Amino acid sequence: MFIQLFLVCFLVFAQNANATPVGGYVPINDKEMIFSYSPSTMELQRYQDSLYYFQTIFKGTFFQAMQFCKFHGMELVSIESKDENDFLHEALSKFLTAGDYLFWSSGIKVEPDNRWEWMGTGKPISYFNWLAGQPGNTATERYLELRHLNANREIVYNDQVVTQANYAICEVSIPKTINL
Ligand SMILES: [Ca+2]
Repeated sequence: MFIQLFLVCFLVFAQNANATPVGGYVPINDKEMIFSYSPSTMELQRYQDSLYYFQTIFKGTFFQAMQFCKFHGMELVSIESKDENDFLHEALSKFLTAGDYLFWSSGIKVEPDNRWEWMGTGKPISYFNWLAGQPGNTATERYLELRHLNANREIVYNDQVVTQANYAICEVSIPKTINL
């Protein structure tokens, strides 16, 4: 089914090559738009109904990382299970050269009760995989950093300050059409 969706997406995109994209959406006709990617040549990883982009070109603050993903019609990643964590670790291991890499996710700690939420989905974080000794729980460490460490076989979490300069993992659901 997903393959069919992709084919539809690409066929539609090809037919509308001259159409002007609007906020990540490309017009199909005067009633429908289909979600597309900018640029379409980005190398995306797939797990279930999500696509991911590993941004390792520059390091930025949490909000710079968020801005980068949104510019490309994506969100900062939300990891909703151990399986998704395992997939991302394996995909990153193939993508990266040896070393330790720090990425922003969409996780934030929200007032007033300091619950962790995924901004990418708006849902509470239900699966945590904290780095040993974390979270530090200081007043300013309210943003969820993902660490892909040489020594670990999974991605581990750290609560981090907003100004930390990190890479980013972006995520988007499989393309879908919307009715206008
Ligand atoms: Ca911390």
